[in-house]
Amino acid sequence: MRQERRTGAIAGGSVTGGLVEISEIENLVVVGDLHGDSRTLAAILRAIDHDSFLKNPLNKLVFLGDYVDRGSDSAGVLGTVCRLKRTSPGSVVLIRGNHEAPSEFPFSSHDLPYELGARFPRQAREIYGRVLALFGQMTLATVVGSSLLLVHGGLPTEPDAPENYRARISVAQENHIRDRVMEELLWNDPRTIGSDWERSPRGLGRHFGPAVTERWLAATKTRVVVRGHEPCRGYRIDHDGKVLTLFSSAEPYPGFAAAYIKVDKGELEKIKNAGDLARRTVLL
Ligand SMILES: [Mn+2]
Repeated sequence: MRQERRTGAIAGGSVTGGLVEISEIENLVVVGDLHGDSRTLAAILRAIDHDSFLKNPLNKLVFLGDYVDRGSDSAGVLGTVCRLKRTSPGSVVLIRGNHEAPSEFPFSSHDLPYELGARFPRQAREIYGRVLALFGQMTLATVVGSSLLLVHGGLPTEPDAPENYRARISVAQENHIRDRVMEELLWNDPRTIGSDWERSPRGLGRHFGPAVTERWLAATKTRVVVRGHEPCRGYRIDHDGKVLTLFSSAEPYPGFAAAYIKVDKGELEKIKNAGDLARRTVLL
């Protein structure tokens, strides 16, 4: 990921700081929050036949973040996504979730350090230090053609951010300590409100309204926002079909359901709203 930032390139697209923009694509798979559920991750990889899928660098496997915490195998999920990124760097995009930002935004449900301590008692501190460095390299937002804008939490409400999104997201990646845009990408939730934003009960991030979504879609020339961050039964649609929430964790969330999105180039070009994308969502 450091190398991609240095060269500014990924197969079929460009990398600017924390922003990945894919212009040439053949197939896209999107995975939402995993939260330490390595069995669901393995089931998704089997279902997409990942060995052959990842051989084509124009196929993209995008993770929406929140790899760790809550489930029983955060280390297993991290190990797998790192292996995928290392063996198929051009086809794998790792977006950063709020659970991958503990040093900037401390919060209470971050149990990864305890899991590492229990499983790797002698190396836990060293491993965790390297994991934090990995989190700092993760992508903040991904634009897929003129179709999709992918983030973990939601869209920043800063009025000038959409039109300057390339510069703003790359700055957020560089000075991320307490950067508002960074915080909101990782923590925001879409709500049907008349204003641009309201306070979030999460304590970090904000609720953002439909007008903010419209502005970001116009600026990035995309049609649907895909994000994770909230448990649901596979997916949920907000903001009049402009936002799709995807959820891919089962083990720590009985009562919800895990899903992933699989879509090819032709289908991507035809997607007009979140409903079209929901029809390409596979429930596990
Ligand atoms: Mn989250």
